[in-house]
Amino acid sequence: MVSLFAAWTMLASSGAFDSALRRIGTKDGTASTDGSVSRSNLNANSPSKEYVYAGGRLVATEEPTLHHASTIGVYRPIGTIFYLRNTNTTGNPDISVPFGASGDIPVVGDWDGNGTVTIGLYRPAISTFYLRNSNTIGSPDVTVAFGDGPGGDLPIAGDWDGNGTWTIGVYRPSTSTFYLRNSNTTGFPDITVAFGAAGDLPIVGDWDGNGTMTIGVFRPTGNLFYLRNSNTAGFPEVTVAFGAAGDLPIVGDWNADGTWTIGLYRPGQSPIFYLRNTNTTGDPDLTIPYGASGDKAVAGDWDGQ
Ligand SMILES: [Ca+2]
Ligand SMILES: [Ca+2]
Ligand SMILES: [Ca+2]
Ligand SMILES: [Ca+2]
Repeated sequence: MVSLFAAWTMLASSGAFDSALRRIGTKDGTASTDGSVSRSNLNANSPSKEYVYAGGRLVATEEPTLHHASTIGVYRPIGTIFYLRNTNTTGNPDISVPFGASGDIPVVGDWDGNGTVTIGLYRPAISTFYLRNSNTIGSPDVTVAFGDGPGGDLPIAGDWDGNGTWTIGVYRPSTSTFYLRNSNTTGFPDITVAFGAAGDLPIVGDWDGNGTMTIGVFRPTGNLFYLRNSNTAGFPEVTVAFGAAGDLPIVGDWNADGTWTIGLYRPGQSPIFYLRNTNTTGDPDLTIPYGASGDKAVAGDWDGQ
């Protein structure tokens, strides 16, 4: 990084704008030869550092914004198998991984902060999370007791503190309260937030794209999503109606722009994902038949690409 900058400075001072741009341009080669490069014509998913110019002068360097699309998957309780897909399209699973035992609830996340979302389970009977750092068969990499499974707590996971690592949490329907922890270790919650009402289902995501994942709920009555941009008590910043009775919520960054948006999983004999790229009312941007009767929907960047 320093050497690239030094190389640029040296070349720039010798007037070699074009060769410098070719050397440090993105892999897409979108740098124009007149010395002007704007952020908008750089690929947001390029691993290259971004260089911002004005009038042929380097005015800023920005760390690349690496966002990867969340893609669909299901957990099949019969056989306890995750079936994950690397694109938001209909097709056979790209990844099939047996994990867990009967009665487990799926919960996925980037437990090690490497950019790839991997499988996990919550075993309510003993209030224990079992997390794995790869989407492969094997023993859990992390086992942690948290919450009150027998009391009905539902597992969630997210990057509450924005440090890149996803950690555990539970939503307690009986009191409509989130309990979030900033490490995947046993201990008291770091954050306790009351949000929602009886019957609501928890959802969590980065609704405003600032790098921190925050709370939300889905209210089956009226098919309403209530989203909040901080893990604090208060009114939802966003309220969106989407879907039809019987739909279940699924959220993710479907278009890889860094902002998480709503989605639905319509169960049945031939389940269908309905995904939307904005947190607004409207028709689905993506409609994807996937899964089988009894499956539970999950979403994540399974392959880190
Ligand atoms: Ca990971
Ligand atoms: Ca974190
Ligand atoms: Ca956020
Ligand atoms: Ca998005």
